[in-house]
Amino acid sequence: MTRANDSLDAILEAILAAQHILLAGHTNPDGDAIGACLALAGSLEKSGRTAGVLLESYGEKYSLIPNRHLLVSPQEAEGAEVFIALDCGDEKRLGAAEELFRKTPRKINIDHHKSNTFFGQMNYVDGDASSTSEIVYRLLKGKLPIGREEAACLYAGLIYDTGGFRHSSTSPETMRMAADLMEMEIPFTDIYHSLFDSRSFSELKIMGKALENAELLFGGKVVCATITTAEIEACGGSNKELDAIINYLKGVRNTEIACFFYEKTETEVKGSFRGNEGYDVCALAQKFDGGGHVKAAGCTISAPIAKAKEMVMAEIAKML
Ligand SMILES: [Mn+2]
Repeated sequence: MTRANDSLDAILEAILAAQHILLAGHTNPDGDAIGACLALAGSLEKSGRTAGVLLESYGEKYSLIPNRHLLVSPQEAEGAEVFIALDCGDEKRLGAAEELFRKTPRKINIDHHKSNTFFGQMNYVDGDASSTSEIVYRLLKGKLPIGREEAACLYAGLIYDTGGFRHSSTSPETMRMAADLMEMEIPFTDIYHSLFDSRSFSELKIMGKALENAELLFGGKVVCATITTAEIEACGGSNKELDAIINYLKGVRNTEIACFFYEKTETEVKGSFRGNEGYDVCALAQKFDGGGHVKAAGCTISAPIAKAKEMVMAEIAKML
């Protein structure tokens, strides 16, 4: 079912009619969720509004994304007139912020996940946009102030979700936006290095453990790795240091689908999926109440890790 978008102009008008605005990205926020939130909030602050951003704590590699002073705690977030959900395919993705979203009088949903449920009162979903940051740039460009800080936020979101302009979601518009942002003298090499080429020692060890656990299934068509909480702890790290693993799995030649599973708790498992052309891993994730993009998606499964993997493999068997 396709639902109609509100126009970005109408959304901007609704936002600017408010004085106190709250923004949030998805649980376990990534570069795009963080960049989109902190860019839009910064621009709203420069427009004389009170803007607060609700995000779960995030890894150190994102710490150079500017405008962190706009992060608020749920206690400080009361009383907003407008709530903007960014980079969230559905309300559940807001995590603990979902309740505040429900309570806020005006609810706006801006996102680029094809599986988006249009859960806002106003919605703008472009499944072809490289990132939510790219949509935020369209919203702001020529309308609201974009300072060097906001430009750096948007650039971080843009490169994160395109894997450094590698994914097929990268468009000429993406590159034009990147060029516009580079002209604002942002530290683009530092941002790139921090997001893609720097990691803690524990993350390195966790990566090694996960890759050691990797196996080929279905005659080599599927590559799959798991990591348990005990293994993560033995490396001295946390489950905030797992983002890069799926990209290494995806790179295994001659595989069609890559899967990575980790324990959130003993009975709750997060699955991440990547698929080649012709393999819709968003549909796979949706079988388990998850979602995402056709080539990159994820879900949370209430089962022990071995069982969760088995359930997903049973669905993959049908896809091959
Ligand atoms: Mn995104």
